[in-house]
Amino acid sequence: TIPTEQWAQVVEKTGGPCVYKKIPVPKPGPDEVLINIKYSGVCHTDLHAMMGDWPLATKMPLVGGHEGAGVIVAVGDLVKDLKVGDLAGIKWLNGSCMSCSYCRQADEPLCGTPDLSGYTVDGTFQEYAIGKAAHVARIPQGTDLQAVAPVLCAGITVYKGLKESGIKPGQYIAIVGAGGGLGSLALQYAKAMGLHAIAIDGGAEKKQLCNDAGAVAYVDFMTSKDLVEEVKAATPDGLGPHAVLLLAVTERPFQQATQYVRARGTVVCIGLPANAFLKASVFDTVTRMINIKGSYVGNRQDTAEAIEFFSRGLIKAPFKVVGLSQLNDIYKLMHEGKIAGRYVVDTTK
Ligand code: 8ID
Ligand code: ZN
Ligand code: ZN
Repeated sequence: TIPTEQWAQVVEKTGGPCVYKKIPVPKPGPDEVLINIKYSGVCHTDLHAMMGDWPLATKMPLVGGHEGAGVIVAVGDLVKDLKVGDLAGIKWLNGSCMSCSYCRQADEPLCGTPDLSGYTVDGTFQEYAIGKAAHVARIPQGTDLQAVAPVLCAGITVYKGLKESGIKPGQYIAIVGAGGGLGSLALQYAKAMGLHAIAIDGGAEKKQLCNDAGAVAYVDFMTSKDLVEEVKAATPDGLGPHAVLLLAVTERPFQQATQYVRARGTVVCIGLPANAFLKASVFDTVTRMINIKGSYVGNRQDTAEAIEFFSRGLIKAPFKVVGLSQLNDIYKLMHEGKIAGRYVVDTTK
């Protein structure tokens, strides 16, 4: 039986903090499902949302979270391909119009009227959350829900970013922010896709994580004397990586990447630091034929593929599980850049 009340972490004003309290359990509409969220990953986007970092308003009050894995407990009348008891996940793109030119071509992250979990609609930092059936991630029975939770945003996003970079097996990818949540997943997908990863992050704990994940080199942005030269030197011919995934939450690395990427290489912007701008030499961008682009989550097919890599045992990123009630503590560590890998919250605690 579905309770009428549940525990949730609620942002009551921009700037935070979250308030752990009881709120009503929502009811799904005809094209929606209600998911008993067991575990939810904590993405840096959730902190950006609480702090009002971006030029896009959130709903308020707001239940954050968009890496929620759980069990379907109710389905709307129009939902035919999901049933009570199925495992499912709620990701950032909770819903889209399905009829604009982007949606028609499965570019639904670009839809002009999206429902964004934990941003424009309530997300997964609650025991029961609503997902639009069309967009809910299908998770195979028997899946470890703690471990799959970070795949639902971090995994999908970096998998899509790697595809958008156009990189091929055997080539070198620089992963900036490699020891963080998206970065630790990116190292796993890169390895599974036959890429050589150059990890860039700060400190010994993140170095350990990156080395354990099989990175061919670790460049420490906090201590490196010449980061651009060090990254280039990590490729056998010294010409630099074929592509760069920018996952950091500060502006500086966005200015550096075009300097160390190989000629004809691609810089993919994914991290979303507040008030940040790209800056690159026009002369170098032209004469070295550099591509600079953005990549934003993934569509339903990317979601299915990212989960399939996980289900095949290829994605083993480190994570720590704590109670949902501890969310403010996680945000503090995240703000300080002290989290290696991902935190996952257990909604029952
Ligand atoms: O679809 C998208 N584009 C998308 C999807 C999901 C998340 C974008 N994001 C965005 C988030 O909103 C956030 O801005 O990606 C960014 C990274 O999210 P995250 O991985 O959840 O954050 P984290 O765990 O805090 O990791 C960030 C890492 O960057 C490192 C930190 O040490 C940390 O490990 N870092 C920083 I800050 N500055 C760095 C630098 N100069 C750096 N690493 C290398 N060089
Ligand atoms: Zn996210
Ligand atoms: Zn649309």
